[in-house]
Amino acid sequence: MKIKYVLVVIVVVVAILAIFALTQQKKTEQNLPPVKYEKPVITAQIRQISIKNFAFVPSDMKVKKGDIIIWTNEDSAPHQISGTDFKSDVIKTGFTYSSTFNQEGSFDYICSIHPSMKGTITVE
Ligand SMILES: [Cu+2]
Repeated sequence: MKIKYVLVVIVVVVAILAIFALTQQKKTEQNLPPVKYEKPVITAQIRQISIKNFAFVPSDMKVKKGDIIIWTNEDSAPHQISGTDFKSDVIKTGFTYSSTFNQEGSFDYICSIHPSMKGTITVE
């Protein structure tokens, strides 16, 4: 009889503690500031320039800061892009070179194998 009574008391105490713990946890969760998830905004674009008939097509290109330019060699001859801040390896037929433009300004470049080939990238 006494053991039964002790058991009942223990069960009641444990139940009270469990309820107390659960309500405390709920309070803590409610006090946390809401978590804000912000989607990153990606505005960079990929721009393409062809190299054909010994010319950059288009030779003048306006891009926005952060844009990526991909040059593709569509000539049978190899070419090599050479600017002040960017320079490719020799680009064989069918191969590409890419560069990201993160600074505003006007950037002239040539083909270092055929220096009469000229182009300009204007970054706004
Ligand atoms: Cu060339």
